[in-house]
Amino acid sequence: KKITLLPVPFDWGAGRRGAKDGPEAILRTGLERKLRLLRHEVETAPALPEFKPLSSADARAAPHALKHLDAVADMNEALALQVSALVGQRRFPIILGGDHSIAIGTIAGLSAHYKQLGVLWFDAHSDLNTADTSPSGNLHGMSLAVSLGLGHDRLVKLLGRCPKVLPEHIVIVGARDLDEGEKQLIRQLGIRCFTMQDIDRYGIGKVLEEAARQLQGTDGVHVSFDIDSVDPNEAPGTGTPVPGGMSYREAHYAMELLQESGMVTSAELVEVNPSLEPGQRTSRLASGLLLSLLGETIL
Ligand code: DIR
Ligand code: MN
Ligand code: MN
Ligand code: MN
Repeated sequence: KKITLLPVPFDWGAGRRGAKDGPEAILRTGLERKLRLLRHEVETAPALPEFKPLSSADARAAPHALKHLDAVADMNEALALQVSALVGQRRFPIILGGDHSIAIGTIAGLSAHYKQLGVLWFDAHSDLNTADTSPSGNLHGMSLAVSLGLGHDRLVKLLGRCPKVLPEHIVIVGARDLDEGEKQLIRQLGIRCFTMQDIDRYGIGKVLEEAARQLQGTDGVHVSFDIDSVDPNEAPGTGTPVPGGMSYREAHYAMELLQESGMVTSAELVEVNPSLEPGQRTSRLASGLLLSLLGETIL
């Protein structure tokens, strides 16, 4: 594949700072070189410029509003244009975050080319909050809702088309921490959500099989991988760790199965926060998962 790694050093969508250093940490693991060993043509694009809020006072004053909306909207507009351009050049984009609010721009950019885009959302959370249901006001907890057309005008209308993705073309995997409003939305829209209990019950292989079946009829599949879908024992360097996540092998096997399926057309790896761990365990895991997704095998 012709792969472009696109670093997005942004963390104003999250409740705590630090995920903006994720891209650098992931790249430091030698991801580009290792992808080349898998016979891909690889380039690393210049990082998206840093978008910062003019002041953080508004966020403190209004805890239930959309925190740092301007910075999140400006960043995602720039990101959407870049992602759209990459797909236009027939490149396979791998977006390195950054907090999960960057999925808004990634998916907006992809949806300019894929009219029936499928989204595989690996996450402990579902990121289906809106201004009305969010307990935090953090936009990284709302990015999937925005992609469904639910949210602030500045976000849902990026690049024009709204919604970017249909409920039946979304599959969530690894969920174990859902807010009340998110649960309601999942039921109301009939979104396919494989919780950790489903992974326990059926195994990750069966879950991925079902996910692939759900995404039949899409014209592209985007993998949006929040590293907090993996258990905190394996991925401690992330802002909102939740116990009881996917094991190291479950996460890798999911990526290996997706590689075999040949259905994936773009990927994104988010919420690696190097400031929250002394070593490189989490960024190495992130890098390794992308390598499995792009064809690295054990033997
Ligand atoms: C929570 C946390 N549901 C929120 N979301 C996170 O603030 O909306 N998403 N951490 O990755
Ligand atoms: Mn997330
Ligand atoms: Mn999460
Ligand atoms: Mn369909």
